[in-house]
Amino acid sequence: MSKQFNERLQQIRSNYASLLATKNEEAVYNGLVRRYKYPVLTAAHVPIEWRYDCNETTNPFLMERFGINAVFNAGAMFWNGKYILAARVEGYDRKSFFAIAQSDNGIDGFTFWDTPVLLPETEEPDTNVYDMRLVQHEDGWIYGLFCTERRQKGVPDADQSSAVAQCGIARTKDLKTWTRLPDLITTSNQQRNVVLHPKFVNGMYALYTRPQDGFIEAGSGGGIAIGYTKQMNGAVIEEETLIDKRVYHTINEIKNGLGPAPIYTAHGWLHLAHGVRNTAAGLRYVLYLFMTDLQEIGKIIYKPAGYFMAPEGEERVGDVSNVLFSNGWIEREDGSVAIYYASSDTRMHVATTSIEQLVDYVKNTNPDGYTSANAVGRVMQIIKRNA
Ligand code: M1P
Repeated sequence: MSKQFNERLQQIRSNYASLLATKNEEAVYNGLVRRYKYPVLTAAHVPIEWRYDCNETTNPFLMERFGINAVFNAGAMFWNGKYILAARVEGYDRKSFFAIAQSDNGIDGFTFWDTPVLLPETEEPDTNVYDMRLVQHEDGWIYGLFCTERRQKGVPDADQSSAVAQCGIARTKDLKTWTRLPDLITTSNQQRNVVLHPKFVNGMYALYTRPQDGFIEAGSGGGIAIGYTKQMNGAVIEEETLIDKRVYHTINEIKNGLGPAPIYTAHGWLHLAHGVRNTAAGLRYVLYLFMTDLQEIGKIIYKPAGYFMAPEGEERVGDVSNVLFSNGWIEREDGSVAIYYASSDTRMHVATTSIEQLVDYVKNTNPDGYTSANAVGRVMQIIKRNA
């Protein structure tokens, strides 16, 4: 090995080792969530061996043979004593795939397993897969529900961007060997952000869906819906019922979508979702919370106005700027919660809070009043209480 090649390799390895050894630090706390100083996963966390051919004969300049553009939108679960993230890893080629990273404390030290997830395909290959929700279902399987995107059939050659998104389904017992099941069938043209409820509901699997007319535009797709299927192997939802619709002049007037699977609390099921509105600078994605009834899991009982978390500081900038997106959170035994969220389709962060705080927030924050006058009314209530 030449001196030059060896020095460059050692430098790459040493930078990588210090990145993985970086301890995270608590940063901004607003009484509800605590943000952390460093992202927990970035493109630079992807193993050197996935990106570089480290053989001087075949890669004399030690350049990346497979560039990683971003690591974001990770599903999450606590499994075998580790915090697990099923990250969306996107190459320079714009294709995403899934890769598992684990950490001992959920705050730092996330390290990718040796290889990406080897996800089997259906008879109709996926062009792109992304945004996996990991759910340990009471049937004993760990499910990964994700978006599978394929080129729209029948469009002219001149149209190279029309796509169809649907919900892909895979399941596993060990997060290593995955069985691919047929894609979810619904009546919607487009389906993203589909989330499996962790419990059987009247003997059926319950799924939160997000029907849309177009790949980007919701069209007549009104928001987050719920539907039921008898089985996951050949899952069919015949009827989707809207539970959280898009509303004019709110954070989700353009579209919304559920994030991770809901968390059980004694007060109801806690849900984390994203809402999208349009601005002169493009779409703005923020996170919001709501709670559904314990028995009627599709009935919203609390929904605070506005957002729970919005992009701040460097989170605002990335491949798709002004976006927060979350499809993973982990409840710890002590009642604390680690929320894994991506900023601007570029990197993964963690924020921590507790079930107690989240429940307080959803129950005691006013719902949207839909007008400026009602907003002033809410401020006046607080002022009077403080008087
Ligand atoms: O670019 C922002 C997000 O856009 C899509 O989310 P939604 O389907 O709600 O519009 C997804 O492509 C998501 O991955 C991405 O983060």
